[in-house]
Amino acid sequence: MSEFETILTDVADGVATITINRPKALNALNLQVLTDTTDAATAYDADDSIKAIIITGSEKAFAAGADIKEMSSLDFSTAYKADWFAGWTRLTDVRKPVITAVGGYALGGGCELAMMGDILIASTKAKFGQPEINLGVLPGMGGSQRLTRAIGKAKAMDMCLTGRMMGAEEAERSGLVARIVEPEALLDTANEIAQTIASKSRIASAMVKEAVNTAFETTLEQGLRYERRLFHSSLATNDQSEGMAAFVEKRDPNFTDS
Ligand code: CO8
Repeated sequence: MSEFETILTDVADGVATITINRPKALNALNLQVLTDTTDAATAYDADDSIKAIIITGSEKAFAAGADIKEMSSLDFSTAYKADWFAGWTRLTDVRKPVITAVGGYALGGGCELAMMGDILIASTKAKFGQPEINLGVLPGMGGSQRLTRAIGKAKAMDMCLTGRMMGAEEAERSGLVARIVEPEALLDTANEIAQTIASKSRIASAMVKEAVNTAFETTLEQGLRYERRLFHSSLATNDQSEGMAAFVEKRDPNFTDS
């Protein structure tokens, strides 16, 4: 993949890793990070050899928020006309599983970016927060919506109204984070999870992602029907025949993503 200004990219064994790389600004998310990250993720999504994507930052900061220096002179009409930061939906449109691996600060847009992934893992040193209130604004990349869905109204209100930070243990306890690991194990764990996913049928993992995400967007009845229909569809895949045959024959499945 071509060189990017604000991210590093790496591909190994079917897993693509995007590392946000603006160390001097604690990985603050300016428009270039948005463009680079979403361009890379979209390209990996279209690349048949990639089965899962990891997004990470540094040990000190996953991302300390949207770039306040870039935003400080932003006015209403510019932001509204350009639909500022709507471009991040290109990331949530990615159909392959996305793991966000958070070390250090994940604040404001950083917390919101971490929540755009499918599996959020964190180092014991991670700190999550929606401190926009301290700047006289509010979350604008999903913090009031995804955080509330993830940890419930009581804690989301606490975080967004006080701007306080939440450590990794509280984040795991609250349901924001899937797993916490020691800082030095963060990327290995992300890779292990990605490799586990990569060993499955890509069609099945895409369907899982679609089904779970639907739970956030519809009623239980409609979601259950949608899940059932997806399940019925999975019976039309070669990977279903292979997966079930492999179980019966007591061997590992050889999925072909077909
Ligand atoms: N934007 C720009 N620069 C930043 C940011 C940021 N969010 N965070 C840190 N930096 C810069 C600092 O300015 C500093 O640069 P310099 O050396 O040139 O002064 C450098 O990174 C290092 O930062 P600190 O010296 O502050 O490092 P500390 O270790 O002392 O503190 C903190 C670390 C606590 C993370 C601190 O930097 C901090 O509080 N950062 C701001 C956190 C914040 O408020 N984030 C929310 C931003 S608003 C947001 O995300 C809104 C998203 C929705 C937008 C939707 C638009 C439509």
